Amino acid sequence: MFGIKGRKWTLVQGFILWILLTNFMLWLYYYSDLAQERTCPNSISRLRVHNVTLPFQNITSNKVNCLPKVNLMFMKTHKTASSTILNILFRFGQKHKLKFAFPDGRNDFFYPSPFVCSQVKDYKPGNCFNIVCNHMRFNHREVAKLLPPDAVYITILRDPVDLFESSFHYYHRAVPLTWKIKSDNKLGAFLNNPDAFYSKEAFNSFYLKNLLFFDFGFNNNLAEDDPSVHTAIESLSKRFDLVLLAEYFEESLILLKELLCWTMEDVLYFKLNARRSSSVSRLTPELRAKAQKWNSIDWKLYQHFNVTFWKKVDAYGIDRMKEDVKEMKRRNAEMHGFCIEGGHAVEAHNIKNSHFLPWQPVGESSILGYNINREIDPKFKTLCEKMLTPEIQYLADLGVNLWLTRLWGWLKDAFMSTRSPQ
Ligand SMILES: *[C@@H]1O[C@H](CO)[C@@H](O)[C@H](O)[C@H]1NC(C)=O
Ligand SMILES: *[C@@H]1O[C@H](CO)[C@@H](O)[C@H](O)[C@H]1NC(C)=O
Ligand SMILES: CC(=O)N[C@H]1CO[C@H](CO)[C@@H](O)[C@@H]1O
Repeated sequence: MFGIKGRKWTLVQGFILWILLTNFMLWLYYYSDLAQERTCPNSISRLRVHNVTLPFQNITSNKVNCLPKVNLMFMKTHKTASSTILNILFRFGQKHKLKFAFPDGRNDFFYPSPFVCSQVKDYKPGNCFNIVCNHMRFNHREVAKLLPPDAVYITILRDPVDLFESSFHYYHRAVPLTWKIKSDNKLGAFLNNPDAFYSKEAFNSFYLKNLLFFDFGFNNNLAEDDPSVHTAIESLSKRFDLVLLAEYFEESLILLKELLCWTMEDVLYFKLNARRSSSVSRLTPELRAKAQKWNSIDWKLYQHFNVTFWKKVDAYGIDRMKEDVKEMKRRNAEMHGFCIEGGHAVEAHNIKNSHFLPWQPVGESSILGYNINREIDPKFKTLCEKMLTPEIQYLADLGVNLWLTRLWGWLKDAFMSTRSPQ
């Protein structure tokens, strides 16, 4: 009898011990997972905020007691005016000595490979940054390791039809299947029979279908009504604090300035990386409809964020927005006058100083740039220079080594340039 009781007792003891142990292990696992997810404490960012708030204290803001936000993730999408946003972020980060997570050797994080922290220059686990903003294929789990949890996530979208036109223009030479299109109107030929020139397995094919969805890390070849499309859009909706729209660029920047508690000067801009208008294909309504259907996931994504965008504008105040956009346009025009020779953009071959010459697509030079005024009020000289510096040159100024990008640029110009229409 006693023996059996004793055996039962040790069984119970063993059971309790086992429960305690598994709980402890679970707790350890959970804790280490948390520690891994949250490598950057908010306190680090607060320290930085204190450091950078000093210059702001006199600047009037619409909100009482708002501190400028300095931790942010900008998901740089392709062909969406995102280079202009990048210039704004570079200027802000440089002015306030913020820490950027930059790529190494090139200007993107090994796009189109999904982002991982090890692509960050000199990255060691536990490193924390203020700003992540170079091209990447979005991967939230990895990005989150670099930033404090209070980081603001922003991105920019553009009407997928215009985005497709632009992406086709810029990248079709890099997608081998399009090489067999014989027509002069390659874009039209493609849209009239996309399946003949597109294969989801083909090299670089993502540039030609639902590029936005691909940039955000999802499968760009899903059917439009696939339930995971809806789930993906919902997850982006939760993840991003603000989604800008290229079509409403000023309104977007005003919302950004409000969200980040920055000043008007911080978000002034010159349109960078704009294309010569003669190189933009005018699509017939029929082809536009085809482009929309071909990029139906991106269209769904855009529709979703177009709605949330206008809700934000409503909340901001329609009249207040109108006033602020007017003021921003006025200040931008003023900066054009101060900084830019002739006050407008010029063709690449007319840019005198190569520091201001933007990167050109393979086989042509259709991207416009600016000449800086010879005589600038010293008060504005630095701001003018920074506002006019294209992405690649600005990255170099910020200390990024770009040997791969430069090598590619040299090969491109040496072997692939056709004489550009002058
Ligand atoms: C900042 O504000 C203080 C007092 O509020 C004022 O004395 C000072 O002149 C202001 N500085 C600037 C640059 O406006
Ligand atoms: C975006 O929303 C605005 C306001 O509701 C609407 O006027 C516009 O047509 C929409 N754009 C697209 C491309 O759906
Ligand atoms: C520029 C500046 O104010 N730097 C300060 C940032 O904060 C640290 C720690 O509080 C100071 O040591 C720096 O002087």
